[in-house]
Amino acid sequence: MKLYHSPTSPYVRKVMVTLDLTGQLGEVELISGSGTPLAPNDATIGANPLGKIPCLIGDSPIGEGGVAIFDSRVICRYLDHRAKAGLYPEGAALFPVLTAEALADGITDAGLLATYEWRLRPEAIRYQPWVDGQVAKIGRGLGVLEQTDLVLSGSINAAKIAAACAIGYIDFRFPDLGWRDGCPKLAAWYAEFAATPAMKATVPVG
Ligand SMILES: N[C@@H](CCC(=O)N[C@@H](CS)C(=O)NCC(=O)O)C(=O)O
Repeated sequence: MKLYHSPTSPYVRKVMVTLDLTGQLGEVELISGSGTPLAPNDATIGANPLGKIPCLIGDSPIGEGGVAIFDSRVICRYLDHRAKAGLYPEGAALFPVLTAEALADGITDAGLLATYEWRLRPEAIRYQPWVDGQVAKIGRGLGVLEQTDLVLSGSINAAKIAAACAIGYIDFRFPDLGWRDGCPKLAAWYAEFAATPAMKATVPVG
């Protein structure tokens, strides 16, 4: 398999952690795929018309002929299916995990949109209330994860991976947010999860 990758993307990190935890890390070749809407990456666009990473070029049976698989939620579910790892429960228990994964990814989305605002938008046309609205989403989302048992306890699942990568990204881009004060259980859970080898190997830098 081939993975369009960046060391700072929280969505790529979900995939890397999933590859590691499911014993598939050695089966993927990483291809540099970073880009932005203002400076798209041609190689990534060749695989994913949206120009977004992660994008996985799968293998048999899904990817025969090099079919691309995106976005991170689809890739993680594919990798779980491929390894029969059980990161997504069977039956009705699946839906709370998918919803918690979507919530965690939504926190990441809000962090990325706020980051793009100050990194990509010229200063003269930045709109602070819009950034504030994204930061408010992050705060509300973390507040709900603080109450989400399937993240805070129990066996590993896809929502835990997404939550950890979301928090890692928020800490990376918004180190002064102070979210731990209102979310002590989530902070304690994250401290433990962040110390695992799969997380330590993928800490964003840059
Ligand atoms: N929903 C997507 C989001 C992926 C995403 O936005 N990736 C960013 C990097 S962190 C990207 O490639 N941005 C480039 C662009 O928007 O053109 C996922 O879960 O994979």
